[in-house]
Amino acid sequence: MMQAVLFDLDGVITDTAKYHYQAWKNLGETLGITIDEQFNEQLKGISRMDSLIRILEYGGQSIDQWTQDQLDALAEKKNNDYRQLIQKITPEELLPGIHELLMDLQVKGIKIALASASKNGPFILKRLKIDAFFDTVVDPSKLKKGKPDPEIFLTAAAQLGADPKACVGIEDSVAGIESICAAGMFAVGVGVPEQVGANFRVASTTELTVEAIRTHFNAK
Ligand code: G16
Ligand code: MG
Repeated sequence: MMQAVLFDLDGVITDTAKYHYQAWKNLGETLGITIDEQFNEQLKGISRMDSLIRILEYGGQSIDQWTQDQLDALAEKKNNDYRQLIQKITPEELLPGIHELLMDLQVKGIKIALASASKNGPFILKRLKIDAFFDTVVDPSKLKKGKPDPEIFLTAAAQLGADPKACVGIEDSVAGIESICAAGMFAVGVGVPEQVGANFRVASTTELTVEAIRTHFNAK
Protein backbone atom coordinates (compact mmCIF):
# COMPACT_ATOMS: atom_id res chain seq x y z
CA MET A 1 0.00 0.00 0.00
CA MET A 2 1.27 3.47 -0.86
CA GLN A 3 1.78 5.24 2.49
CA ALA A 4 3.70 8.37 1.62
CA VAL A 5 4.91 10.58 -1.22
CA LEU A 6 8.31 12.24 -0.81
CA PHE A 7 8.83 15.31 -2.97
CA ASP A 8 11.93 16.84 -4.41
CA LEU A 9 11.53 20.64 -4.64
CA ASP A 10 13.48 22.12 -7.51
CA GLY A 11 12.08 20.76 -10.80
CA VAL A 12 9.12 18.95 -9.23
CA ILE A 13 7.24 21.54 -7.15
CA THR A 14 8.62 24.68 -8.75
CA ASP A 15 11.33 25.66 -11.21
CA THR A 16 13.95 27.17 -8.91
CA ALA A 17 16.65 25.75 -11.23
CA LYS A 18 16.50 28.95 -13.29
CA TYR A 19 17.32 31.03 -10.18
CA HIS A 20 20.11 28.67 -9.07
CA TYR A 21 21.48 28.85 -12.63
CA GLN A 22 21.43 32.65 -12.65
CA ALA A 23 23.15 32.89 -9.26
CA TRP A 24 25.85 30.33 -10.20
CA LYS A 25 26.37 32.08 -13.54
CA ASN A 26 26.95 35.38 -11.71
CA LEU A 27 29.45 33.76 -9.35
CA GLY A 28 31.15 31.97 -12.26
CA GLU A 29 31.68 35.31 -14.02
CA THR A 30 33.56 36.70 -11.01
CA LEU A 31 35.79 33.59 -11.14
CA GLY A 32 36.28 33.60 -14.92
CA ILE A 33 34.25 30.39 -15.34
CA THR A 34 31.47 30.30 -17.94
CA ILE A 35 28.54 28.14 -16.88
CA ASP A 36 26.16 27.08 -19.64
CA GLU A 37 22.78 25.36 -19.45
CA GLN A 38 24.22 21.96 -20.31
CA PHE A 39 26.69 22.04 -17.43
CA ASN A 40 23.98 23.41 -15.15
CA GLU A 41 22.05 20.13 -15.60
CA GLN A 42 24.77 18.40 -13.56
CA LEU A 43 24.10 20.72 -10.61
CA LYS A 44 20.45 19.71 -10.20
CA GLY A 45 19.79 18.07 -6.85
CA ILE A 46 23.42 18.61 -5.79
CA SER A 47 24.12 20.51 -2.54
CA ARG A 48 25.44 24.07 -2.57
CA MET A 49 29.02 23.19 -1.57
CA ASP A 50 29.20 20.16 -3.88
CA SER A 51 27.90 22.36 -6.73
CA LEU A 52 30.61 24.95 -6.03
CA ILE A 53 33.32 22.26 -6.07
CA ARG A 54 31.99 20.89 -9.39
CA ILE A 55 32.03 24.41 -10.84
CA LEU A 56 35.62 25.07 -9.76
CA GLU A 57 36.73 21.71 -11.17
CA TYR A 58 34.82 22.43 -14.39
CA GLY A 59 36.72 25.74 -14.61
CA GLY A 60 40.01 23.84 -14.27
CA GLN A 61 40.71 25.26 -10.81
CA SER A 62 42.27 23.08 -8.16
CA ILE A 63 40.19 22.91 -4.96
CA ASP A 64 43.38 22.92 -2.87
CA GLN A 65 44.10 26.53 -3.80
CA TRP A 66 41.05 27.62 -1.77
CA THR A 67 40.75 27.55 2.02
CA GLN A 68 37.51 26.30 3.56
CA ASP A 69 36.72 29.87 4.63
CA GLN A 70 37.11 31.09 1.05
CA LEU A 71 34.88 28.29 -0.25
CA ASP A 72 32.26 29.14 2.39
CA ALA A 73 32.41 32.80 1.34
CA LEU A 74 31.88 31.90 -2.34
CA ALA A 75 28.93 29.64 -1.45
CA GLU A 76 27.46 32.40 0.70
CA LYS A 77 27.82 34.93 -2.12
CA LYS A 78 25.91 32.61 -4.44
CA ASN A 79 23.24 32.03 -1.80
CA ASN A 80 22.79 35.77 -1.19
CA ASP A 81 22.20 36.27 -4.92
CA TYR A 82 19.83 33.30 -5.01
CA ARG A 83 17.91 34.56 -1.95
CA GLN A 84 17.36 37.89 -3.71
CA LEU A 85 15.95 36.08 -6.73
CA ILE A 86 13.53 33.92 -4.71
CA GLN A 87 12.19 36.68 -2.46
CA LYS A 88 9.27 37.34 -4.79
CA ILE A 89 8.21 33.76 -5.66
CA THR A 90 4.39 33.50 -5.74
CA PRO A 91 1.96 30.52 -5.77
CA GLU A 92 1.70 31.06 -9.54
CA GLU A 93 5.17 29.56 -9.81
CA LEU A 94 3.93 26.15 -8.64
CA LEU A 95 4.42 23.67 -11.48
CA PRO A 96 1.10 22.62 -13.09
CA GLY A 97 -0.84 19.90 -11.28
CA ILE A 98 1.17 20.04 -8.05
CA HIS A 99 -1.42 21.89 -5.97
CA GLU A 100 -4.13 19.42 -7.06
CA LEU A 101 -1.81 16.49 -6.30
CA LEU A 102 -1.06 17.79 -2.78
CA MET A 103 -4.77 18.33 -2.07
CA ASP A 104 -5.68 14.85 -3.31
CA LEU A 105 -2.91 13.16 -1.31
CA GLN A 106 -4.11 14.94 1.83
CA VAL A 107 -7.74 13.96 1.23
CA LYS A 108 -6.70 10.33 0.73
CA GLY A 109 -4.62 10.30 3.94
CA ILE A 110 -1.30 9.73 2.17
CA LYS A 111 1.58 11.36 4.04
CA ILE A 112 3.62 14.12 2.36
CA ALA A 113 7.31 14.94 2.91
CA LEU A 114 9.90 17.27 1.41
CA ALA A 115 13.22 15.66 0.53
CA SER A 116 15.06 18.60 -1.01
CA ALA A 117 18.78 19.30 -0.88
CA SER A 118 17.91 22.98 -0.54
CA LYS A 119 18.38 24.76 2.77
CA ASN A 120 15.96 27.35 1.37
CA GLY A 121 13.21 24.70 1.02
CA PRO A 122 11.01 25.80 3.98
CA PHE A 123 11.13 29.44 2.83
CA ILE A 124 10.09 28.47 -0.71
CA LEU A 125 7.21 26.26 0.52
CA LYS A 126 5.91 29.27 2.48
CA ARG A 127 6.24 31.60 -0.52
CA LEU A 128 4.30 29.05 -2.61
CA LYS A 129 1.70 28.81 0.20
CA ILE A 130 1.90 25.00 0.35
CA ASP A 131 3.85 24.52 3.61
CA ALA A 132 0.71 23.33 5.48
CA PHE A 133 0.44 20.25 3.23
CA PHE A 134 3.77 18.86 4.42
CA ASP A 135 3.79 16.41 7.32
CA THR A 136 7.56 16.70 7.51
CA VAL A 137 10.54 18.43 5.90
CA VAL A 138 14.04 16.93 5.95
CA ASP A 139 16.72 19.36 7.17
CA PRO A 140 19.52 18.88 4.60
CA SER A 141 22.10 20.47 6.92
CA LYS A 142 21.78 17.43 9.21
CA LEU A 143 22.62 14.88 6.50
CA LYS A 144 26.03 13.24 6.10
CA LYS A 145 25.65 12.58 2.38
CA GLY A 146 23.74 14.29 -0.40
CA LYS A 147 21.91 12.78 -3.37
CA PRO A 148 22.61 10.22 -4.96
CA ASP A 149 23.09 8.71 -1.48
CA PRO A 150 19.73 7.37 -0.17
CA GLU A 151 20.08 9.14 3.20
CA ILE A 152 17.73 12.06 2.43
CA PHE A 153 14.83 9.84 1.29
CA LEU A 154 15.38 7.31 4.12
CA THR A 155 15.38 10.20 6.61
CA ALA A 156 12.08 11.51 5.18
CA ALA A 157 10.50 8.04 5.56
CA ALA A 158 11.84 7.70 9.12
CA GLN A 159 10.47 11.15 10.06
CA LEU A 160 7.05 10.01 8.82
CA GLY A 161 7.33 6.58 10.44
CA ALA A 162 6.74 5.06 7.00
CA ASP A 163 8.19 1.85 5.53
CA PRO A 164 10.56 2.81 2.65
CA LYS A 165 8.96 0.09 0.50
CA ALA A 166 5.62 1.88 0.89
CA CYS A 167 7.08 5.25 -0.16
CA VAL A 168 7.06 6.97 -3.52
CA GLY A 169 9.76 9.55 -4.32
CA ILE A 170 9.28 12.14 -7.06
CA GLU A 171 12.41 13.59 -8.68
CA ASP A 172 13.61 15.40 -11.79
CA SER A 173 17.37 14.85 -11.40
CA VAL A 174 19.58 11.87 -12.19
CA ALA A 175 21.17 12.04 -8.70
CA GLY A 176 17.70 12.18 -7.13
CA ILE A 177 16.32 9.12 -8.96
CA GLU A 178 19.43 7.16 -7.95
CA SER A 179 18.85 8.26 -4.35
CA ILE A 180 15.20 7.05 -4.36
CA CYS A 181 16.11 3.71 -5.94
CA ALA A 182 18.96 3.15 -3.48
CA ALA A 183 16.47 3.80 -0.65
CA GLY A 184 14.38 0.89 -1.97
CA MET A 185 11.47 3.19 -2.84
CA PHE A 186 9.31 3.59 -5.93
CA ALA A 187 10.84 6.30 -8.15
CA VAL A 188 8.73 8.68 -10.22
CA GLY A 189 10.82 10.68 -12.71
CA VAL A 190 9.71 14.01 -14.14
CA GLY A 191 11.29 14.66 -17.53
CA VAL A 192 14.17 12.27 -16.91
CA PRO A 193 15.79 10.26 -19.72
CA GLU A 194 14.76 6.60 -20.13
CA GLN A 195 18.16 5.20 -19.14
CA VAL A 196 17.97 6.79 -15.66
CA GLY A 197 15.81 3.94 -14.37
CA ALA A 198 12.74 5.58 -12.84
CA ASN A 199 9.89 3.14 -12.12
CA PHE A 200 7.34 5.54 -13.64
CA ARG A 201 8.28 8.36 -15.98
CA VAL A 202 6.19 11.42 -16.83
CA ALA A 203 7.02 14.21 -19.25
CA SER A 204 5.24 16.87 -17.21
CA THR A 205 3.95 17.43 -13.66
CA THR A 206 0.40 17.60 -15.10
CA GLU A 207 0.56 13.79 -15.34
CA LEU A 208 1.22 13.43 -11.61
CA THR A 209 -2.18 12.34 -10.26
CA VAL A 210 -2.68 10.10 -7.22
CA GLU A 211 -4.46 7.55 -9.43
CA ALA A 212 -1.67 7.39 -12.04
CA ILE A 213 1.03 7.08 -9.37
CA ARG A 214 -0.92 4.47 -7.41
CA THR A 215 -1.69 2.38 -10.50
CA HIS A 216 2.01 2.20 -11.42
CA PHE A 217 3.04 1.64 -7.79
CA ASN A 218 0.61 -1.29 -7.40
CA ALA A 219 1.72 -2.81 -10.72
CA LYS A 220 5.39 -2.94 -9.69
C1 G16 B 1 18.22 21.93 -5.02
C2 G16 B 1 18.83 22.24 -6.39
C3 G16 B 1 20.33 22.34 -6.43
C4 G16 B 1 20.83 23.16 -5.23
C5 G16 B 1 20.40 22.45 -3.96
C6 G16 B 1 20.84 23.19 -2.70
O1 G16 B 1 17.87 20.63 -4.86
O2 G16 B 1 18.43 21.29 -7.37
O3 G16 B 1 20.71 22.96 -7.64
O4 G16 B 1 22.23 23.31 -5.27
O5 G16 B 1 18.99 22.31 -3.90
O6 G16 B 1 20.11 24.39 -2.59
P1 G16 B 1 20.43 25.58 -1.58
O7 G16 B 1 21.65 26.26 -2.07
O8 G16 B 1 19.18 26.43 -1.64
O9 G16 B 1 20.63 24.96 -0.22
P2 G16 B 1 16.50 19.79 -4.93
O10 G16 B 1 16.93 18.62 -4.08
O11 G16 B 1 15.30 20.52 -4.34
O12 G16 B 1 16.30 19.48 -6.39
MG1 MG C 1 15.20 18.56 -8.33
